[in-house]
Amino acid sequence: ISYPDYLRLLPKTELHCHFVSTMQPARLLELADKNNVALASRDIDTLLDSDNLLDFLALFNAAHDVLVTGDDLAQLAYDGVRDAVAEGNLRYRETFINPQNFPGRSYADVVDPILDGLRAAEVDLGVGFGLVVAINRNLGASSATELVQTVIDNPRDGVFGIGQDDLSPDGTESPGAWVDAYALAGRHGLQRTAHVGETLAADPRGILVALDDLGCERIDHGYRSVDDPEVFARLLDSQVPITCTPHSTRVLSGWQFGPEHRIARMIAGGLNVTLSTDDAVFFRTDIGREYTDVLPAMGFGPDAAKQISLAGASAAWCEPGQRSRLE
Ligand code: ES4
Ligand code: ZN
Repeated sequence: ISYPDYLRLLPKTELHCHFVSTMQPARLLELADKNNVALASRDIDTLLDSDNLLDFLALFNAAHDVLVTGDDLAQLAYDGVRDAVAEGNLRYRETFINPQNFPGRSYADVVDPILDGLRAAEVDLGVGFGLVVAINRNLGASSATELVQTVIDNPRDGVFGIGQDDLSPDGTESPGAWVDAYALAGRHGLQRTAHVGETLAADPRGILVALDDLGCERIDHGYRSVDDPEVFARLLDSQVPITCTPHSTRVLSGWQFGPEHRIARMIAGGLNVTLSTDDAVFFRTDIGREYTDVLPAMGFGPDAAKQISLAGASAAWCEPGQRSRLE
C-alpha cells in the first residue's frame, strides 16, 4: 500500500470541526433559496474565496442563517458525516455547535435535530459522535454563562462539553473573559476546551489562561506555543491534547505546509497533536486531506501518522469503552 493510500485509509478521529462548515456549497445555495435567505454572492467560488478572517466569519454566519428547520439541521448532520467517511475514513467526530448563532430558537430546537442526524449516521455508517457547545466570543460573558446554564438545564446524551470560538475582527482572543462560564461548566462535569493561540494576533499566554484559569482538558489550535518556550514546555509536560487544523492555518494565516510549520514543530517537539478540518468545506479541505496533503509535506512518515490518529482516539470525550473501539 502506498503512503498516500495509507494516509487516506487510516481510521480517523476528528475533534475540531464546526457544524455549519460541513455544509457543501451547493447545499448552501439550495437552503438559501428554500428559506429565502440573501447571500453575499450566488457564485460558489466567490463565496468560498475567504482568505481573511472577516470574509470567513461572514460566510460562517450566513451558513447559520440558511439552516431554518429541524430537518435542515438533521440532514446537514447526517450528510456531513457521510461526506467525511467517503473522503478520509472518519470513524468518530466531535462537532462544535454555536447555539447563540441561531437567535430566536431554543437550545433544544437546535441541538436535538442535530443529535438525531448524528445518531442516524452512527447507525448507518458506524461513526461515533459527540457535540461540544461553543461560546461565540463576540457576544460577551453573561450570554456565555447563560448558555452554559442552559446546557446544564437540558442534559443530552452526546453533549460532552463546552468550547469557545470566533475571533474578534482584530484577531485577538481574550479567553479569560469566560472564566465564570467555564467554572460553572466544570462544576457540572462538562469537559472544556478553547480556541487559543491560533494566529499571530493571539497572545501565546492565552494557552496558559485556558489551562490554568479555565481548566481546559483540551486545547484547540495552540500554534503560538511554538513562540513561547514556557508555554511549549507546559504543553509537553502535561501532554494535554491539542486539536490542530492545517488547512485552516493556510487560509487564515498563510502558513504553508513544510517542516517549519508550527504544527510540524509541535509534532516533532513531542506535543500531543491531533488533526482536524476546522471548517472543512469553507477551507476546501476534508479529513483525508488533513493527513495526505499535510504530513508528507511536513516530513512525517507512517509511524507519526498512526500516532497522530491514535492521539485523536485517546483524546475523545466519549465513554472509555467507545474510545478503545477507535484504536
Ligand atoms: C473559528 Cl476562531 C476560528 N478560527 C477558525 N475557524 C473558526 N470557525 C469558527 N471559529
Ligand atoms: Zn475552530
